[in-house]
Amino acid sequence: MNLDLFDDAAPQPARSESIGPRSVVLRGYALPAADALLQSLDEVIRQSPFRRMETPGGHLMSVALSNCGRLGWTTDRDGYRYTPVDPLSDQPWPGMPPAFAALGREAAAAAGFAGFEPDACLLNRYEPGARMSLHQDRNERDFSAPIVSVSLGMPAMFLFGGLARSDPAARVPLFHGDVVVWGGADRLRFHGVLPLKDRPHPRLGSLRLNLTLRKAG
Ligand code: MD3
Ligand code: FE
Repeated sequence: MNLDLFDDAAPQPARSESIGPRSVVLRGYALPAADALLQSLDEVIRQSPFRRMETPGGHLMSVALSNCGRLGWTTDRDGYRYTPVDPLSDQPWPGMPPAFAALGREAAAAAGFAGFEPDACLLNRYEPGARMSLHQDRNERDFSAPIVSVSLGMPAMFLFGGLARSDPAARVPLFHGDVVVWGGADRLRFHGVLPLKDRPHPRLGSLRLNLTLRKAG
């Protein structure tokens, strides 16, 4: 019996769905690279482990974070910012794995953003119940560069709002291997992730990992 149809590592044509004027979901785009991405991620996490960070308002984020690349995004009581050094180790963040940079560059080009060279990769780890409330990503220096996000593990419901917090938000389900590219007019749209349901993934169990490749500096 041929079970390839049910194997999420089997190559698929990347179906692409437009979710905004300059935003596209590339379904399954990262599946061929998933093993390499997860292996590189393990090495990053050995140097800079996932940790939950405090917001300026004093709340502990439900999502645990780490970073790789020249710059990493952090938050504490003093605010949100990018730093060249991991505050946990006082060492530079782990280097950007070539497999991360290549996927970011290729996905951005497939979405119409040629020449994207990420210098930062924020790693998010969601356990069941973890969520990300509506926010804008505005700590990067140059909003003309897109952001590329890679979803791995359990599915999540992504919220995609408008340029005002009160604008209605569309719901976009994201699955293992999906890649989303946001740029141009969509770069500053509010977005978030609904509390994660526990739908264990065959490879990653009760976890969702999200990589966002950015040009921060
Ligand atoms: C849309 N992460 O880390 S990825 C974040 O799934 C973040 O972990 C979510 O929002 C996650 O900041 C969503 C996608 C994402 C990243 C940046 C965006 C979506 C975006 C910037 C503008 C519009
Ligand atoms: Fe964000």
